[in-house]
Amino acid sequence: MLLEAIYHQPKSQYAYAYDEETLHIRVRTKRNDMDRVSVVWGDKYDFVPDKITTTEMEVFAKDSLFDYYQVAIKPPFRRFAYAFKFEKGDRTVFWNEVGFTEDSLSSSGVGMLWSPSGMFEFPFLNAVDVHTPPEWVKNAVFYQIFPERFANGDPSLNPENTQAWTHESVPTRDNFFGGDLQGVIDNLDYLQELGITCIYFTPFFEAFSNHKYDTIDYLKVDPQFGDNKTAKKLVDEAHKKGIRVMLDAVFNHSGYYFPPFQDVLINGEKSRFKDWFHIKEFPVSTDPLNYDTFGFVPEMPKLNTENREVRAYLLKVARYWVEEIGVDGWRLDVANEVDHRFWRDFRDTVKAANPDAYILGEIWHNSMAWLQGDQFDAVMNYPVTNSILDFFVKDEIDAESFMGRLDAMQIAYPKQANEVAFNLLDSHDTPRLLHIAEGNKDRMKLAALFQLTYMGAPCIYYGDEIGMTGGGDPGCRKPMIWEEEYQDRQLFEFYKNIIQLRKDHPALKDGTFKFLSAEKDNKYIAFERTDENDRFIIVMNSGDTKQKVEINDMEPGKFRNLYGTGSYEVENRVLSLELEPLSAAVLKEK
Ligand code: ARE
Repeated sequence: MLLEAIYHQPKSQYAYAYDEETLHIRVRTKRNDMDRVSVVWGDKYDFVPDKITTTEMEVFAKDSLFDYYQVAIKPPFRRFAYAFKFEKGDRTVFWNEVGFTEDSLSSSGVGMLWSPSGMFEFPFLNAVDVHTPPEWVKNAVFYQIFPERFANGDPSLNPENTQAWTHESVPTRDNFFGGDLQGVIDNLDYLQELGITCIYFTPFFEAFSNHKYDTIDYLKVDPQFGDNKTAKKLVDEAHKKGIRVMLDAVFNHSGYYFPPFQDVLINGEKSRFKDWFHIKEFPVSTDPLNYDTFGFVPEMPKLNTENREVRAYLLKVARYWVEEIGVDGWRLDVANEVDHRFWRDFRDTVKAANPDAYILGEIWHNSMAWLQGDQFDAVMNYPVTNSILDFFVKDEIDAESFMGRLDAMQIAYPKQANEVAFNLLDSHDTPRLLHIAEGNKDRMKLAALFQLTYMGAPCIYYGDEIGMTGGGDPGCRKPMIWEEEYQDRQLFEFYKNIIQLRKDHPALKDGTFKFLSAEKDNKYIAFERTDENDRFIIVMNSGDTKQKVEINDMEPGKFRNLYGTGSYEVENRVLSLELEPLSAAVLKEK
């Protein structure tokens, strides 16, 4: 037993309330080290030997170094005092806040070690503190739209120098193509046919640039895109088709032409808005830059969200679009650079307007500090994005490290945050999926199939479904190709089918997830998704050669392939199948 490898932290992603009555307790051990791991628990106000329970834990995630055990427990009085019990061969070791011991509760003279004050503790499960993301997100399939580039429904709004919209149009940092909100309304049927249930819009508020991350007026649709009435119409029409709408909140910074910043430029220290930003000295200058900005971008002065007026203004904005226009969620730009206190107020405000609104932070790194129930429902899951790309698309990692990286995200957050994590494969900030795949559509399809059969909410970047290409910003922001002869209609059918597959089978959305095979140096994986009704075994070969796959220790069962043809049966506890290069089987138990 390697005690040094053992890790647990009370009141963290290792011990949290999953719902109003259930706690999840997790502990880390060295990989394949223990025969059995249990949690030994009781009530701190009644901590006597015959009222102590021992509950066995199960490995729910693993990587090359560690096993992660988890158990769900409903403590009758919502209080929970606990220790861990590790068993290997004939050795048993207990661990609590005091330390490790081989003395059990029934040994005499154990003193402090087995008193409630020595235990790890979850003091009380208060319902109001439970991280509770909206249920609908588990069933959602998102589609990301960059408004300037999706469709031009009202040419009368075209900005000056609008470029021609063709399949060959080349986006630059500052050209315009005339996309607008009417264009989206006109194409809701297209999205409905694809199976989309929520649109994520990058910003459409009045701003100077084509990407609109430099806001001038947060309460107004950019005139290039329509007006607030068009936005309302868009939300209403989308809702009628079962499609929700999420907007982009750019609250870390405003734009250079945001009137309060202009006032500071003009009036300097005398401006009544001087504390709305982080100005280091007056007069304000862009060269040298003497105020805080997003990155080093002078056009994006950082807002002082500690200022009461700024907070009140931004919270008014947050409320307005939810309450008056009816949007269903906010994606928060540069979310990790804005203070936590602001986000707590933001959550209270948005959830008061619509308890079902989805609050999604744009954070590319570990985000546990924002996922404890008082700030975001979930984050854009870039660590998962990168793992999927590295395994299926770039062919850079083996199955074991793919599993390790995905499972690391399972242990990184409470389960409910992973259930609604925003799983994207590309975006307006990254090269397109097909570009990364160097045009290899088989690799692209494997990545998308994994995305659509994994837990979390998948998001498709506009145009990926018809085979659009493009490198990093601005290459990934080409106008949507609408000429059918330049669309890959087979790819569209593929996306439509895998979205439908996910919709038809709840187990693929929020069933349990478990790797069955992910070995070192292998290029194939197998995983299981189950719920009370269904059991799926999904096997994917990201290698360039044909692969014979054997999954051992299987319960008896017969399976039908829903992603191809054929039936399979477990024989002598082994499920065998052969997979062509870059192919997959989605096996559903009959
Ligand atoms: C423009 C040009 C770029 C140029 C840049 C700097 O297009 O080519 O490099 O200016 O001059 C928006 C526009 C961009 C624009 C940018 C600045 O969409 O086109 O770039 O404004 O004017 C980090 C942040 C993350 C941020 C990314 C971009 O943490 O929040 O950088 N993403 C949001 C939006 C962007 C948006 C902004 C922020 C600004 O999604 O679209 O840009 O409002 C690593 C790091 C991450 C880093 C990530 C990407 O993984 O760990 O922290 O994200 O790379 O760089």
